[in-house]
Order: sequence, then C-alpha cells, then structure tokens
Amino acid sequence: MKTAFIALATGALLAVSAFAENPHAGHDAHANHTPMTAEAITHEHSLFHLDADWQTQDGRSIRLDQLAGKPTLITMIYGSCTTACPVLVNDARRIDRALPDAIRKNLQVVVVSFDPARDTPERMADYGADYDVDAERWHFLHGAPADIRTLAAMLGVRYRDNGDGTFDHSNLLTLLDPEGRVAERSEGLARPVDPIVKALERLHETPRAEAVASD
Ligand SMILES: [Cu+2]
Repeated sequence: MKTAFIALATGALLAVSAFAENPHAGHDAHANHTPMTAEAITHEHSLFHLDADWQTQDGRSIRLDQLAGKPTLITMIYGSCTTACPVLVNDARRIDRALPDAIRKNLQVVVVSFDPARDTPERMADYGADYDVDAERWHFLHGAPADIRTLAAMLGVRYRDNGDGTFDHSNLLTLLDPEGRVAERSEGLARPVDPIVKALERLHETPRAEAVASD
C-alpha cells in the first residue's frame, strides 16, 4: 500500500494563532519561540529499523520495534515547553479520546523528548502524569542525543536548541502503521482529529494478513 504525502512548502502558514490563544503560555517569557516547518517525508522505511534503546517514564528500556503489530501515534516535544508542546500532547490525547474503544485499545502513543538533559525518565513520568493518560499505552521516552536526532530525521521533525532552555521545533503528529511506516501526519497545533482518526479506522479494517513485518 502506497501512502502519498503532502509535501509542505517551506514557509507554509503555521498555526501561529494557536500560540496566542494557548492558555498554557500564561505569563511565561518563552511564548515567542518559533515553530519550524516539518520536513516532507519521502521514504517508506519502517521506523522500527532504528537501532536504539529508549527509556520509558517508568524506567524500562524499550525499542521501537517492540511496538510492532499495532498502530502508534508519535510526537516529539520538550518537557519545559510552555507553549506548543502542551498543545501537541493534548492533540494526541484528543485523538485518543475520539476513537471507538475497539480502536483505542490498540493504539500506542509515544512522546519523545528532544531535550534529554532535562527530560530524565523521572521528569517524563511527572510530565505524563499531568495528562492523566493510560500509562499502559502511552510511552514518554528519554533517549540518547544521536538516537533522538535520527528519529527526528526519519519523522521530518526539526528542532533547534536556543541555548536558553527553549527550543524552536516542528509541531507534528505522525501515525505509524503496525509495521512502523508513516501512515498519516498532522502538522500544526489544535488541528482537527479527523485525518488521523480516519487513518486509524482504515488500519483497523485492513486485514493483518496483508501486512508483512520484516526485520
Ligand atoms: Cu514546544
């Protein structure tokens, strides 16, 4: 099955207004960091081929290929972000909550920090707890800097350390099919949940026999 991606032109309009309207921004001085347009994805490689160990919020070691067999919604954030990232994680939660039970129970959600120095597994545990999500299916991951860079490149996520505790970054949710290939992407903040919900419904209806996992 081929998946067509919409290449997002550099400089495409981003959901700037979502920053201004974000209640999490509050009085914090970090509200002015810049969204970075995600890179278009042209590959059909499985992200499960990434040779990396991650740590979950409860201190377990996990590899992405352990997520094989079920769809995975993945996003990259940093824990001290007060503007975009809370909206992005909430967007993932909105998608999760919009799903019928039969589909939701098979969805795995992965939130990877690109700020591993600050976002220790302990801190990611606190971060995840704030969202009151199903810890069996939601994984808040800490990883090694080189692995984070590789994962970001495979997803098309761009990020830049501003050196003051803030990062500029893409606002991107990516749905992986059960074989770890990109099935759908949603760029921006507070976007409608429908494209990813519909993609999950399609994956749910696709007979598993069609899917050939490889390693
Ligand atoms: Cu952010």
